[in-house]
Amino acid sequence: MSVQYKFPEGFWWGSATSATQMEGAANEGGKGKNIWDHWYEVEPNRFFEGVGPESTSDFYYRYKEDIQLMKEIGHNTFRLSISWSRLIPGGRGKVNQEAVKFYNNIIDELLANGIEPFVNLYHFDMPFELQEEGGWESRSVVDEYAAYAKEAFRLFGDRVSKWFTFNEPIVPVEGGYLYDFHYPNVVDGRRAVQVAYHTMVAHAKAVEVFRTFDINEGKIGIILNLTPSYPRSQNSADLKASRIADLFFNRSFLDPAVLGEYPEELIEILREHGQLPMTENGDRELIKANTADILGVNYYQPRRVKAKEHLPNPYGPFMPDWFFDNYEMPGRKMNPYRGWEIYEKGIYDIMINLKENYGNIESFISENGMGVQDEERFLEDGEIQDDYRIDFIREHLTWLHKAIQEGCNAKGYHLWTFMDNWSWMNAYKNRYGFFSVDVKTKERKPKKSAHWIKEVSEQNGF
Ligand code: BGP
Repeated sequence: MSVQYKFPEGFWWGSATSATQMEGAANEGGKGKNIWDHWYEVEPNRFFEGVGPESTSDFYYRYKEDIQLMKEIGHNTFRLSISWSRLIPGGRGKVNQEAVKFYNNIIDELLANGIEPFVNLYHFDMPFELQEEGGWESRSVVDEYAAYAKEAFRLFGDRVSKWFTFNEPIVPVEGGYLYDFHYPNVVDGRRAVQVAYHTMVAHAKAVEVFRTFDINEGKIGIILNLTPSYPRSQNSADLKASRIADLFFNRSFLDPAVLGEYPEELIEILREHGQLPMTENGDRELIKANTADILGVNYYQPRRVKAKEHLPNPYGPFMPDWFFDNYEMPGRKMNPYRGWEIYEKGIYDIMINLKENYGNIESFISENGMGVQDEERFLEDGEIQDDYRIDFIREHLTWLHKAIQEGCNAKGYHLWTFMDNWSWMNAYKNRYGFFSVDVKTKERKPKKSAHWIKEVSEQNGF
């Protein structure tokens, strides 16, 4: 087969996942409780079909088999996250030696199979005890996080050289403090701003700590879900609404993480509405001095925006939604099995933006994928025929390839996700994997896309 779209040599092919979503063994191996374990205990009905995070895909017990499968389909990289509450139960203090052993085993097994581990420190999973002390609203939790990061660099930095401080830090802000889909289910823009700000300070502190270690060719960065904001029209009200959505949902992390400072316009909006967060002396310098070496970009869907049609309730809590409405663009292409828009060119627009406005920072697609409900309906001859997923990946890769041709500094592509996994409130509703997982038996089976990606990774293109 001839290769039309060839990727640069050494391109990172792989997939991404997170501790809570794949490890299972939530109450084993000395792991402490995190907010997901707690929330499930108190409100199991908020989870799709009442399924909680206790067992997920059981990677904790099956990692060897899974790493063989990764190797089989041509992965040269794989992203996992460390569970803070597994490594340091309770979030502070003593390290759990069983966890050290577990993560050492995974890292060693990946390396022995020619797969470079990309390690993320925080994927939505605050230790419950620290949440009780205020979670990201509390400044002392920021210091606990930096101490946890230091432990992780010390324990695993001799073998791991790609580190990430956070996955999608805006999501716990949206879920936990604006729109009620993560614990602690607060709806309050003021508190959301504080949480976002402290997360950014925590990021900068972890980067600062990282740089005191001598990690061979080590790089540290952050993973952001960038949702390019497209206005309904070019009229000034729509343009402004779209710009503000971009400030809140992309630039509130992208600018400080990469450029070392918050956008002036964002600060102005917060100031005007009396919503500036509490800061400490030295924060500004800390953020300025500790920008990311590398950026992971999660891209699922764009945001379509129009000017506000109805004025917000002036007595309600401050919300980003005061400034724009979401817009259901007629004729947009939808993923019929998940309800998200599919707009492949978004990936190109993000990359060009990084090139033009963010110093062409080294980046990669750290998540992209197609969730499908009831995917068993595509089962034929014992295998899920996920041609829709192959098309989805191919079309996104085509745009990524074009961006690279135009000089963008994109180094890889990770699918969300390696195997179907448990996903927060959605539990097992949407399936994303190259491999299916039987929820009861935990048996893994390749889907058609697994064979396809193997070929793509081996040829370094398609
Ligand atoms: C991203 C998260 C992942 C994963 C994915 C799919 O935002 O980083 O953790 O959950 O979304 O989400 P869902 O399963 O809700 O479709």
